[in-house]
Amino acid sequence: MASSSETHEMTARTRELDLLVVGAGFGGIYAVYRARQMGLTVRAYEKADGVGGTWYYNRYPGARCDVESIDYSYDFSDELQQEWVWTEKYAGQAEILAYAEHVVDRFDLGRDIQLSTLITRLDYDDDRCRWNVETNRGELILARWVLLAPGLLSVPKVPPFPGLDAFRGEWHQTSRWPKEPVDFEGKRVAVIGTGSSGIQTIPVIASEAAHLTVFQRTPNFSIPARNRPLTDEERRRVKATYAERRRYAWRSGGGLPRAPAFESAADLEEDELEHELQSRWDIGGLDFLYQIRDFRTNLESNARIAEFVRRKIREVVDDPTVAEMLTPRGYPFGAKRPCFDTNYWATFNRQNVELVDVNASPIVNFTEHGLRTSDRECEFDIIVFALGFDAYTGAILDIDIHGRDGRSLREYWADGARTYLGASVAGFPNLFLIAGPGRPVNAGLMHHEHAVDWAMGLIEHARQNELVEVEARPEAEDEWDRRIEEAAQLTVYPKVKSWYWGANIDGKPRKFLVLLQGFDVYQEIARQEAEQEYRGFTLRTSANAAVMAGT
Ligand code: N01
Repeated sequence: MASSSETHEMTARTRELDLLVVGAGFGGIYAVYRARQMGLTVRAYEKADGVGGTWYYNRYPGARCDVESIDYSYDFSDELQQEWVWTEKYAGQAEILAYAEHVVDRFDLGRDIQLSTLITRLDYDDDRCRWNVETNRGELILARWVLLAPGLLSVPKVPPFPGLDAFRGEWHQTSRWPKEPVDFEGKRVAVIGTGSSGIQTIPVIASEAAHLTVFQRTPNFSIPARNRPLTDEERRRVKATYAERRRYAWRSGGGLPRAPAFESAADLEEDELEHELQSRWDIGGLDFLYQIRDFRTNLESNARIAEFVRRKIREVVDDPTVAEMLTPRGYPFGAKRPCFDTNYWATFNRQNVELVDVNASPIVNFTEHGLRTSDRECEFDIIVFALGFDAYTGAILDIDIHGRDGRSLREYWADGARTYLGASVAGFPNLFLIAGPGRPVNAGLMHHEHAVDWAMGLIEHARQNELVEVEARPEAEDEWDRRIEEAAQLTVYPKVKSWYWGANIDGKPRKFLVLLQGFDVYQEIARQEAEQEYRGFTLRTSANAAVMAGT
């Protein structure tokens, strides 16, 4: 690797910034707002030709957020939350994208966001304590601070099936959906994958296509979303009490204004539990998920909830063989992220829908006209892949990042991602991660706001104390790693392969990527870290002089 300071000479195409932001999804947008507020020179670089991140790319039919729209929105501006009008309980992709675009316009952030630009490489210049950043357009940016916000679910899993090139029909990935509508009318369609994306899109495609074949590998637990329009009265009530609602969310474990009704399913008699579960099932969505506190830690509680959901599948699906194929077994409810659907199970009662279990009939290869499984040849006009993402680390490692002494992040994370607080990596000074590995489960925009605010707090601390470098300590990372692992082992999450472990991507190291201690706990740890003057970091006033005691 060439030394960054040698190769990166100033040219007409060189720009200098206080803060460079990678990505203009909800994290990046807010980072631009905050940095500007602090008087930093800032620019966000976004590879897409529009802002919105996840909501720019995931335009598939049926794409909808499963956090209520009134909570899946920024808290930083009361004017914004008072002005914006959400039309549905769970907003669809188009409305959320329109919201992201509105925020950018309303706060005039667009002039500091550069679209259609991929950040390809970051090199830390040890001597000048700054990052040298390259784009795919041949630009060079010199930045004191870098904030990575490229998305935690933004790199699609590549379809691993042989022969895809031979297929002469159309194929699409849910997470790279074209802007022009895909016409399913009269078409023979396949959907491969039954995670949250597949489960949302299958009912919509089934209602348009001539025939739909769903290829399922693992049946999923799903809860009816029961989406509906919001009434004027609901909107008025929320707006009158937004501040209180947000305060509650900030103090909660999930980052949402919800508290479980019961500590444990074991506290309820059979008929009481049935009544409670049914009443929340009727409301749908997160209300069902957040009913019993210990469902992620107590296998007995979990089993009772799982059985309730399994029974619901049998009640809805007419054909008992299909119902059994759709029934999740052998792993606990919530160990994979539960899905939220609109008419998912009922879709399998339609005459034009067929379910194929790829464990019994594995996909062998694609052909000119469709695909071949171990026992049949199927013809399709359109194939939709809903295969998931290289979560948490995929988008970060897509950038060739070299820290102190040229250390490569790809090599440093070869056995799994390591961070301190999910915010910083040892050997990579002045670099912040916003929604990467090592943070609590992300339930939306307040998580991004917290991550950005905390990073900005450290930048402000550096400014006030004339620090040129802040860098996580390796011992702090070790401790954080242990915390993540121990917290995961107390839950049901390790009992199934999932993207929380990197287990959905061949060759990815198996390491738990999320802190399962709640947003409230995380905030308290992060607050103490700042209060104790960032003792998990080495702080330097010049490239060689650490100012922290003991360094
Ligand atoms: O991806 P997934 P997703 N052959 O990884 C299957 C968020 N999200 O995009 O389970 C056959 O969950 C795979 O099977 P298996 C949300 O956090 C939110 O659906 O690995 N099948 C699985 O069925 C969510 O959790 C919203 O056995 C293969 C599917 O593909 C996350 O994004 C909406 C296969 C992938 O499911 C990811 O969801 C959408 C193969 N080779 C997404 N490889 C909302 O807010 C994979 N699969 C509502």
